[in-house]
Amino acid sequence: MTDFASITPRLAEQAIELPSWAFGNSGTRFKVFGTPGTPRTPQEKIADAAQVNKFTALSPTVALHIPWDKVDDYAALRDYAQSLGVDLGTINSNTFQDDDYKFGSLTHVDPKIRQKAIDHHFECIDIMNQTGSRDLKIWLADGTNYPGQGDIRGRQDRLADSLQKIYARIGDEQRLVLEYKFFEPAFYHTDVPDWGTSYVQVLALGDKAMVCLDTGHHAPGTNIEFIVAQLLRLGKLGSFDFNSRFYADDDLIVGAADPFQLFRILYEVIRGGGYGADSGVAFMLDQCHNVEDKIPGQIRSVLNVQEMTARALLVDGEALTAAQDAGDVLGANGILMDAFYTDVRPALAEWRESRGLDGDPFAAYAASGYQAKIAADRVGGTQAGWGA
Ligand code: AOS
Ligand code: ZN
Ligand code: ZN
Repeated sequence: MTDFASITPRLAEQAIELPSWAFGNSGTRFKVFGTPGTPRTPQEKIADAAQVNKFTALSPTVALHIPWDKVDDYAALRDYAQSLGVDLGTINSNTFQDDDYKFGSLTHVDPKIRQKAIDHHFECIDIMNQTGSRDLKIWLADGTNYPGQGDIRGRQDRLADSLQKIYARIGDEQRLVLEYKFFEPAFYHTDVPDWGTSYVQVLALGDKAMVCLDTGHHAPGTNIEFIVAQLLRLGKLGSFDFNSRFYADDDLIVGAADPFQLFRILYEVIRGGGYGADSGVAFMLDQCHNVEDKIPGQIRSVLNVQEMTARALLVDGEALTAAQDAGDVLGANGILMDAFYTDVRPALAEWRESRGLDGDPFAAYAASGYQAKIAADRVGGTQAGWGA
């Protein structure tokens, strides 16, 4: 197996973008539990995200969701973020919370509603120009609930047309990433249900359009690492929304439900050249912390990604190829499993300390007093929720 010291330069390249909405209250359709200290403004969400980076040095950027994170002055918001040691990242559009979009947004039969959705994306691109963001991330709730409800082929054509108009405004240094999801909120058909649909749509747009893979957006049992390998082969894997799930789109802490799956995904990312600053593949989280504290929840998440990345980097690639080529089924499997079963936590703690960080970021945050401070300070106003 590769030794830990040799992988630290690669670990130092790791950057995992945090979603602003992870710091707001979220829940299910049954109940949203509020917590003391929950941010009330985009600035407070960014301040909380900066804490995650302060203790882990793993999360230098924060993704915004528009209009949830709407402000008057985005340049000032960026300055504020930078003053806390982070930067603004991906801009997420939102065409799923407006009555006009009941029957679709970019796919809607009514050209006026389609144009409204396109205009929202133009506004997002204007914001990206002020925040310096590279990626516009589009996830659509568009779909139908009953067979026959919509013309699924016509909707696909209208989607292509709408995306074309948005793409035409994407700047030279910017990208459009299209996220797929197999169901929810639509239950019969979704207009961008799978990587194949996202791929054909972005392929028709051009080089600055890529696929976003949310790990919670597949049918149970789907081999996600195969999709990763395929999209990397095709040069179209733009970004990840990392999370984990037991049943559907649960948005739980990444690596919580199935650490082995996360390891397998990260192994294929590294194997396919999708890891590191120059790879063009953005690592983001897309999670909601319904019952756990949000900042520790995000700290745990980025540490889980770091731990599984370290294990994946430890795989002895040469020995694995030799075993594969020799048809050594169990030998090859054993090489992969040796790396997966390696407990990298002590080595990572030591490495963090050598970089001036606390070896245990989770405990260091708990001891910092920040949680009590925000609980005391943030009284009055309305706590941000998923959607505000
Ligand atoms: C929705 O299921 C998607 O994962 C999107 O990425 C969405 O924009 C995000 O979850 C915030 O709601
Ligand atoms: Zn997502
Ligand atoms: Zn999702």
